[in-house]
Amino acid sequence: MDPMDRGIRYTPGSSDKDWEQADTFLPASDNQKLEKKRGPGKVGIIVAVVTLAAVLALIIGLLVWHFHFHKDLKSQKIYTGSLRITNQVFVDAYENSDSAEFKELANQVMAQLKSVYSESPQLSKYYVRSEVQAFSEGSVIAYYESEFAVPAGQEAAVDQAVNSLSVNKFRRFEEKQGPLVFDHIVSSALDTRLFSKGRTSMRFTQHAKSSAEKIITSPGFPDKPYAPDSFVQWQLRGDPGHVLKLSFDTFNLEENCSNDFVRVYDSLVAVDKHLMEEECGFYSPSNPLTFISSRNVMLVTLVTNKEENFPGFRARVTQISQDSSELACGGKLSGTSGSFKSPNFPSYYPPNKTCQWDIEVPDGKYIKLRFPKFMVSTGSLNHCSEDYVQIVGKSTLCGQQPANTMVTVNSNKMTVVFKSDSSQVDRGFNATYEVFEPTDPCPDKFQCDNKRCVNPSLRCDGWNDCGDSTDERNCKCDASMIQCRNGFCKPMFWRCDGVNDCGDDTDELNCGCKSGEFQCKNNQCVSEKLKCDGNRDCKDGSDEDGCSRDMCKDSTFMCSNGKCITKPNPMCDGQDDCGDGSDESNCNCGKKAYTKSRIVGGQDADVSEFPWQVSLHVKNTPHVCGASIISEQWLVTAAHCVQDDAKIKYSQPGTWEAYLGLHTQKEKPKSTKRLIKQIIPHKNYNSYTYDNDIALMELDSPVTFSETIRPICLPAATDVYPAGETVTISGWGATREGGGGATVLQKANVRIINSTVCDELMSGQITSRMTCAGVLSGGVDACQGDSGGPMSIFSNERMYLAGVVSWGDGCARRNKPGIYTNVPKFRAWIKEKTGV
Ligand code: 4AZ
Repeated sequence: MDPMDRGIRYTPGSSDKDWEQADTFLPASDNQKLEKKRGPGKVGIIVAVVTLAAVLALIIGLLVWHFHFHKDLKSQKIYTGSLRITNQVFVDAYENSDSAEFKELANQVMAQLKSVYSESPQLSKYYVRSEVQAFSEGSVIAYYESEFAVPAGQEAAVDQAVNSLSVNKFRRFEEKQGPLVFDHIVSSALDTRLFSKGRTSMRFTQHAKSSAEKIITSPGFPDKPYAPDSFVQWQLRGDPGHVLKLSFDTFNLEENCSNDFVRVYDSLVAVDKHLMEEECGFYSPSNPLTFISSRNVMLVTLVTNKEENFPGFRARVTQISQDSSELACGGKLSGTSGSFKSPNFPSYYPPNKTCQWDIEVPDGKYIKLRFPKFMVSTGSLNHCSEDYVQIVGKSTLCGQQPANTMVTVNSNKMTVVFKSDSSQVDRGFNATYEVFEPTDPCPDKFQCDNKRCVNPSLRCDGWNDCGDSTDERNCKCDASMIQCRNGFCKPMFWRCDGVNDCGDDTDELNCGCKSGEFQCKNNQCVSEKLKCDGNRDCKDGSDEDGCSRDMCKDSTFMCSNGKCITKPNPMCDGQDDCGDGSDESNCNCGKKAYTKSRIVGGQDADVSEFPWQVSLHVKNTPHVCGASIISEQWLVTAAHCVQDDAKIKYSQPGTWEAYLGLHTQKEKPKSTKRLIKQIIPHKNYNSYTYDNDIALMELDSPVTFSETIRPICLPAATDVYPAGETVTISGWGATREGGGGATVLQKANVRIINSTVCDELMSGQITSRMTCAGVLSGGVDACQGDSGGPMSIFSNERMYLAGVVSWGDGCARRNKPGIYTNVPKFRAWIKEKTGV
């Protein structure tokens, strides 16, 4: 989804090594002078005494530094943790850190922690203090932080010593260290960003009740953005026997999680081993963001840095009884088909959860299990030991699996176990099962080697529908397909296009044309019958060159009365050149100079067919993104085109130049160029979901409209595009997935796709600010480099900007439409920002 050609920058190469060879050496003659010196005189003695004094001063200085200042080089390390006290009973007063009961128990815990640390030589030396932050039920769980002052180089040893205290087995300290019996100590180093100097820190507590939900908001929400450089914690509690549910209804933070972030913990302290998830950026309300704890406590932290403060968040906190059906999972399943899902799907599953589903289908049948969505955290270890789904006796899955991952068992029984550990949760999975006949696993369908069943009509159609390409093996291809030697079929229009589509080069062999075919100037072969038919069948249009019917070819305008006007730019110049007024009518937005277009899957646009199409370049580099002219001084493009990356400041107006009225990229030097005065990306653009992917660019000076440069009409805010409507996409983007950009502006017609269908096809990633369009059988689509450009719709004799090219799953894949920013949704915003 990145715009093409991003990041092509000079990086210092091997020639830069030359600098290292530029050292200067002492001339050899200096050495000779030294050799000639003779024994010590008076001067020699003075030099020796001074040198000795200097050496002594240096040694004393070093000793003073070592014993006095060296301790300043110690770094502050804070460990947070929780421990269970098994011989105490929780009383309500422990919830209040000002109560005498809290203070008394906290003092005992701190004293006992100190003596635990004193047992370890590594820890006793560097221990500074401990503080108990909260207690919760069970019997009593204490949440604390301990501070150590650790000399440079000792950090790892201290980490290890603290970790070795983290035990899940019983530890009895009562005889030696005090009256409390601890078991289950968990602790880990606190992220240094949370206690950096100058950071304002705040702590809030809330106790959710069954009768009423509690609301937590980032400070200042909704009236002002959150404060810079702050660390805010919300300690959330529920009643015993309950878990907490946290549901964000607004979430709008800075995009970059290393600057501002929210963390949700399954604990009352920020201990990594109970970190459920870290979040930043923007979540739309249609993308539910809810978390469920494993016990009656939860901690939410917000950390912000100095720059860029965003609106923040608001979340509801409710408690759910541990026996509630909302948390139930697993059980016995039967019948010939059914479904199940992870708890809280499609939002985050709780930590420390185990579910087991026992599926039993009628005797003699086998079971096929399918996961439409599968996202199970692999945690830091990156393998299936933390959270996983186990199909007992068959396989274990974790991480992110492709949509519709299948597992089959040759038995009428299947056991599926889902397990989450104490940290790092994810959105989980949904699953469906169905029976199949042992003798006929894919009734009326083609069975792929990976056991998937696909429609027989998808076999040998050039697309990998099975996922393992087995539907494309050993094919007999029909006339519209290239028969590759390796048994694949590929669409005929990929023949002789310079790309090895078959994988064995068959499609690029014998590229001279057969009899009955016409060889285009670009070596493409098209049927002889298509020559001079008025359509540009060769990509370079050479099949229409020199044809007598092409009367207006070299003219710039064809009148409604058929007259060809050779005068440059006759349209809208105040003179009735045609005699029927057609060169002077409708001289405002959305008008093409002349229309010869037809429905095809990607072909050269006619000159001036899309006079609103703009090519955006990072100064002195090739085309990067498209844009559309909406007025003399404003362009619309995609917000993702103007996001900085590590190398290029795409968000800065000075980075860009806009080429207007361009047909082929080769004309760039003589086309109209403008610099950019201002860029306004939509403030709710989300770089993870591509929601609100729209931006405005103001040109440094207005353009004069002409036949080749004119604006596209903006749709009304109320416009909706029904599924099936034809729209036109245009751009200089890649002409195939992973391929290079086009030289001549390309156009293609695609159709609007129903949003519900599209959301299914795109795994739930479609918001109301997106419109889907494409050809579901594949082959026609926008691609890298088309981003920001127009999706134009023809209505009332004009073209309207229905969408902005935004993203997609690859390009032109079957059942993967292109996704466009829904421009009517932003009509008011465009008016507000530009006045247009
Ligand atoms: C892109 O990366 C891009 N197939 C644009 C559109 C599509 C895919 C990728 C849609 O700019």
